[in-house]
Amino acid sequence: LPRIVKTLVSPKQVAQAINVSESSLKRWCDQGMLTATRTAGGHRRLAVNEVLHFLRQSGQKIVRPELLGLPSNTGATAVVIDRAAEQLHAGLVSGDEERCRRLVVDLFLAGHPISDICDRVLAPAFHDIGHQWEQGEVTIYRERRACEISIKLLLELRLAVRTPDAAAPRAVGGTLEHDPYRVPTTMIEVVLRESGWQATSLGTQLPASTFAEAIDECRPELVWLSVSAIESVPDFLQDYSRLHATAKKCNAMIVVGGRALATDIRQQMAYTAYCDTLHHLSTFADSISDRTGRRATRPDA
Ligand code: B12
Repeated sequence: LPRIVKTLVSPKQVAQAINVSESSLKRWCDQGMLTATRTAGGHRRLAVNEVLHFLRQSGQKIVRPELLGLPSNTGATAVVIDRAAEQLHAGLVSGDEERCRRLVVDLFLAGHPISDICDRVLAPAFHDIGHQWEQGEVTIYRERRACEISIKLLLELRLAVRTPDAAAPRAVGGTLEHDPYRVPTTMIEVVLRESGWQATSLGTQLPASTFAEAIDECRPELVWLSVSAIESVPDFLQDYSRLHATAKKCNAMIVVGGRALATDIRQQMAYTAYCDTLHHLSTFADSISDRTGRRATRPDA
């Protein structure tokens, strides 16, 4: 299990982790700044993802991160987002998972939206890895290992954001056949969950028929399609039109994006929105949940 699980911690553990008194912490719980549950014996317990949400909002410094299951040294040095891509790239290429984890967790706790961490840190690191692979400077196993590390980090962020409300709008998505790229669709799931959506990535290389089945059965408000590789443009367009028809029938919006969606291909497609970045996607998702009234509770709400 990833270390930032939704485990429960006591007010005392949180107080020690951020170096405040236990009574301040209990007061914040009573004021509703922190959501606590009670044990059968009446003691307060806090979910780690709720605590992290509070820390991101309040900017409280963490002095003993290990008490919350975070990497030791979390918050020890300020991470500058514009320099983080380079640092993450080094960690990914050398397979230093702990270094990568510390960087990403630090950016998250510093309040950077996950969409920015993906667009401005993870994606550029991968673009560099791709470039270096092309030049023969990075071996294939290093590239694959970097993908594995990133997926683990994204799943950890997924657990670190607040659990979406059962009434929140739903989204499903993934990639079509011949598109094995797992990182972008995993990112989208996490970014939408941070925006309060009940988002589920169906994974990669889905035959259009089963992607359509998922839309039909899950009845999402939003469908995403990430396109990083297209083997045959006519086959892709045919698969896509099937998805689009199902989404339309089910009254779902369809958002497309990804590096392989060249302008001439996009011009042959019908969609609700095309986004270049996950930042665009989260802005779009927020405007939808505002409009439908099926309010997704944004972390900063
Ligand atoms: C990892 C990787 C692979 C892995 C992927 C493993 C996995 N499980 O995911 C595997 C091994 C499959 C692979 C295979 C190949 N790869 Co490759 N791969 C990469 C690499 C290094 C990283 C891809 C990645 O995950 N990037 C991170 C994501 C997050 O970045 P992104 O795609 O730009 O996504 C961002 C936006 O586009 C946007 N976005 C993406 N999707 C969506 C969707 C929506 C709805 C929205 C809103 C936004 C959005 O948000 C993201 C965040 O900002 C890229 C380099 C690169 N430039 O990315 C090469 C790269 C894509 N691969 C390349 C090549 C050549 C190949 C192979 C042909 C190699 C080979 N000879 O076998 C095969 C082809 C496989 C296929 N069927 O197409 C080339 C493609 C060149 C070209 N002209 O198309 C690249 C660019 C490397 C290079 N510089 O040469 N690859």
